[in-house]
Amino acid sequence: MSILQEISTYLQQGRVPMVKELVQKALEEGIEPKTILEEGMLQGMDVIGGKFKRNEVFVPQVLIAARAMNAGVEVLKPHLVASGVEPVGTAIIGTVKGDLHDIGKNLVKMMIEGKGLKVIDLGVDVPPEKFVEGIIENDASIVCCSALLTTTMNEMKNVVDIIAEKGLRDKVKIMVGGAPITQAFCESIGADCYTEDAASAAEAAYSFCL
Ligand code: B1M
Repeated sequence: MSILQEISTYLQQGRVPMVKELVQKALEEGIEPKTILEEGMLQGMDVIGGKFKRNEVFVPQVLIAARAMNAGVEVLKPHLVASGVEPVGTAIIGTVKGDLHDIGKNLVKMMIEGKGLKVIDLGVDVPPEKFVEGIIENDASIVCCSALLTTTMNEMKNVVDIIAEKGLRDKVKIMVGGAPITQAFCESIGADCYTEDAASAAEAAYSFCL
């Protein structure tokens, strides 16, 4: 098995020390940081993302794989910057006002980061104005809103409306998701994209950056 395949395999298993050690070893062997990221780590996250979508693995496995991904990224980060690999885009993410559920939002964040985007996490209970501030401060081109309650999902319309009011609507793609959200709801509030799960959200966010 090649070292890149090993990185992918250990990442899928969430083996933090092994991933860190192998990423370091791969660097010492002279493998390009971008190759380690794309053909080792992101490949591993893609496998986990696919399994998660097909219900072959569940939240805990995704969380431990994401933790291993983050640990590997930490080793790689200085080298990626040095070799000029920039994030493919910037997204902001938050759970909407009145809603404190953050497990799904955190998963979406990690999966999007796994696709090479920079993600600014605004947290939970985020009022619409904070999304606007987030776009401006971070020059973000993607806005991700999560909601888990039927009583808070309508806050997403307020986010879409205030972004339009502030003249930023053409600058950003607005993505929505969470258990009560549907494609029809997404269209009814004028958002750009609904996805059912974190892996699909990451794929959609990445495609907006191409
Ligand atoms: Co709450 N809760 N909760 N809760 N809670 C639900 C959502 C509920 C369905 C439980 C139930 O009654 N069966 C219900 C909502 C009913 C409704 O509105 N229809 C409910 C309720 C009522 C409440 C309270 C009002 C309870 C009360 O106090 N009376 C209260 C509200 C607090 C508030 O937010 N203001 C409350 C509180 C809580 C806890 C704090 C105890 C805790 C949250 C802890 C935390 O998040 N840190 C909690 C939990 C854990 C749940 C359940 C059990 C699990 C939610 C979860 O994390 N799922 C939930 C019941 C359930 O879902 N079985 C429930 C796992 C997570 C990975 O899934 O978040 O759906 P999910 O994310 C998925 C997708 O939806 C998608 O990707 C993720 C992964 O694939 N996704 C996106 C999410 N965001 C996305 C964004 C995207 C794209 C995809 O693009 C931007």
